[in-house]
Amino acid sequence: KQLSIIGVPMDLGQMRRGVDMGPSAIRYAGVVERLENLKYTIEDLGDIDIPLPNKKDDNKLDNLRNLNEITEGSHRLAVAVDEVVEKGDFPLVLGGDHSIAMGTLAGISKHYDNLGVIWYDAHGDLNTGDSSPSGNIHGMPLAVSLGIGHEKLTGILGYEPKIKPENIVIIGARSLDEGERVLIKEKGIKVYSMHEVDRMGMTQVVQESITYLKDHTDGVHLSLDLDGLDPDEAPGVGTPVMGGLSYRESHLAMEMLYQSEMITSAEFVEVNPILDEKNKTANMAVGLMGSLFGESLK
Ligand code: DIR
Ligand code: MN
Ligand code: MN
Ligand code: MN
Repeated sequence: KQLSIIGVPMDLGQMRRGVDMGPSAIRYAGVVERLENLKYTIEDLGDIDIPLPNKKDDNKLDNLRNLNEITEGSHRLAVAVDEVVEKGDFPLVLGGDHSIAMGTLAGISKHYDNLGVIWYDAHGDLNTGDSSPSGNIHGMPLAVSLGIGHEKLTGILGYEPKIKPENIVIIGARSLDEGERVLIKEKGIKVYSMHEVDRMGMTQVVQESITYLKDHTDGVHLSLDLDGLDPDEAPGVGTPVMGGLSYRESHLAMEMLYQSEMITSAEFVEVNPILDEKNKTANMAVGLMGSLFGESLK
């Protein structure tokens, strides 16, 4: 089976420049070499073309900064991901800010009846233009994928919703806005915040997540925001939140997901080499991918 890598140099979903260089930083950290000799053949499909921000437009209409450019970029990504899944290959998407998840999920979910999603993140990414304190679309992709938000975004590839609330598990949350908390309650979304990780340990969190999703999904996408990790260990992110998941917990989670054989697509996002220390965060991402795709000492 083939694993197809798609880079998405997207930085329009938030305010810190440099996250568009995430795919380069991850390639420089050796992603292709690291994943060779595991269970897939690797093909790097290169980067999606992302529009420049249009300064002439009112680019913050409806509290949605760069809406049109992000819609266009997401559509291009969705078409590319759709093609990979159509061929029966495994899509591995490299960000870029987390707004790209809207395009990734649009390309994947049409191939499944009940796509599951593991959202590994300090944040819920469940805002809309109405609830967002920032107007940054990278804080909205999970809501958009539920069909909640601006129709230009929810309608990417012409169908919605992409996912159902009962098919989502959020792991690592420690910064949720008011509107996001309301949505989590209302929709009954499963959240393992840092509180649960501390209390139960990562083993039980991942074990429960696997059991929960295996029951009613026919594929599972892993969307891993590097800010889910602790910023001491992954400093190259635009919105760091202290008290995050450790390197060890994250490797354990990836190894357990590998052993579960349930992950059918993945993306690693928010790597910003300009804010990083000697490419530490991209190296972290590549190490986690190694575990997710079956590296082992045995
Ligand atoms: C915040 C930050 N909740 C917002 N979100 C981030 O702007 O909506 N998501 N950083 O990854
Ligand atoms: Mn995120
Ligand atoms: Mn579907
Ligand atoms: Mn985040």
